[in-house]
Amino acid sequence: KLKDFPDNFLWGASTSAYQVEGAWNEDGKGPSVIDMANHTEGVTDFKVTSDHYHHYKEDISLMAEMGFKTYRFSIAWTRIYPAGSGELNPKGIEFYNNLIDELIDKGIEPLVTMYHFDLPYTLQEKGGWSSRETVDAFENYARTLFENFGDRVKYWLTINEQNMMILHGDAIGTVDPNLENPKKELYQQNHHMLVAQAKAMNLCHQMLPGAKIGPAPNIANIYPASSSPEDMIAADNYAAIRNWLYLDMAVYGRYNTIAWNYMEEKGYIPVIQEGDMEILKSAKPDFIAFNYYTSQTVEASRDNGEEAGHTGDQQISVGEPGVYKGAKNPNLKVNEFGWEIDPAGFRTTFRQIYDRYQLPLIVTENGLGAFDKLEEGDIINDSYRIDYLRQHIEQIQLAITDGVEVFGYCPWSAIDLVSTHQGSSKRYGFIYVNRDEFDLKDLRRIRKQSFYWYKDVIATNGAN
Ligand code: BGP
Repeated sequence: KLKDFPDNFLWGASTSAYQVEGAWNEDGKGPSVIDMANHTEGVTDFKVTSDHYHHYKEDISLMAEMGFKTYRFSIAWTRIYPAGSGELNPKGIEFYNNLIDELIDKGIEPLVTMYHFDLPYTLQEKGGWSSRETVDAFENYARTLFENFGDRVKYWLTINEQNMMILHGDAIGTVDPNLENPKKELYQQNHHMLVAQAKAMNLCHQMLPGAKIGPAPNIANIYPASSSPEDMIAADNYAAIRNWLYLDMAVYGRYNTIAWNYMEEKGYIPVIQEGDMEILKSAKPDFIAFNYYTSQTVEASRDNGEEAGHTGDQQISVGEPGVYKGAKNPNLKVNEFGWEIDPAGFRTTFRQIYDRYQLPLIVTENGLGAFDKLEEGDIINDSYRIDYLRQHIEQIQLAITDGVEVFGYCPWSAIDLVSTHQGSSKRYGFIYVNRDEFDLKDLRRIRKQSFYWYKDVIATNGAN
């Protein structure tokens, strides 16, 4: 018999600052690595996006209309500290104060990501995550967030998808691809981010005894492409490198053995300063948040040559000679962007994470990117999105029935926003924002079919 979703289950949805706010250089905001990056041809920049910065009241009232219990958003580090550290920008504090107050006023629990890809550009120029200075800057930024918003924010997320930033370093642009060994540099950055995260978790617990904090990686279960033992080892290796490295560190403060061996073999071992391992061990998350869009299938890397893994992981190539190689999963359908759709893999992912760590889980991203069509009479019939979300919600309920402790679900995204690599025509929201890739039109908000459907899901606590 299926178990019900718990009472007080945190139904909501997610966004991130650079993808939704716009106002990229207003009210004292400094530039981030995202603002300074070259954008893919034919794809818009992040200057205006959905202009949530100026529409936040209207947007929150639509979220309240859907019945949101929580809203996961990120704070732009460069609004608080335009140069990453040093001078504080009071206008930035003011904006998030207003946003948080508005949420609380509408009965919506704020769920705050401290850092979602948008590293301050000034820090990047000084070495970014390759430099210890960024660890200090993050700790200082974290303190400022806890001081200013900790009286109202109970749930904190440290770093969004740190694993994706490391696995696909070219994607966010924190590492120079022309370096002799960019991957080694990425694992150094990884170590620094892990230390920064541990410090932020400790600080949160010291400063805000009632608050809860956790990491927010992208976790996906990994299938072997066949039942051959070599493929199974490849899948296991990839799971360690992609998933467990990050969560083992966040929860237990130790490097995952398989991932460590891989790093050693490839020459990626980072410099570890005295005291780092103690800091890492001392910090404990209160929960694990994770993002899930798709699963990943890998096979053994058989020819050991210059083969690039070809498919998967949110369209970014997967593979490392001699270790694993991305493969298509013939059992799964794909979305318009080629991402494999795997609701059952969602349940498996819950079970795996809970089995390893026994911490409460919350989903901070899950969703379907699609080219929505605005029809006569302001209708957007996104039945494909409803199907995707319904199937994934069913799997959460199965995971809950399996005994997994799940306390919230925040699909991506609350409102249409600009995709990290594929622009504004790739939409995820329950709320349509009227703009084209390069034509801002009137940025009007329009309720999609999925808006009404999700409202019902929330009203019935998951019976959809
Ligand atoms: C996750 C990111 C989000 C968002 C999402 C969808 O990896 O945390 O910021 O972008 O993926 O991806 P995309 O925008 O590429 O469709």
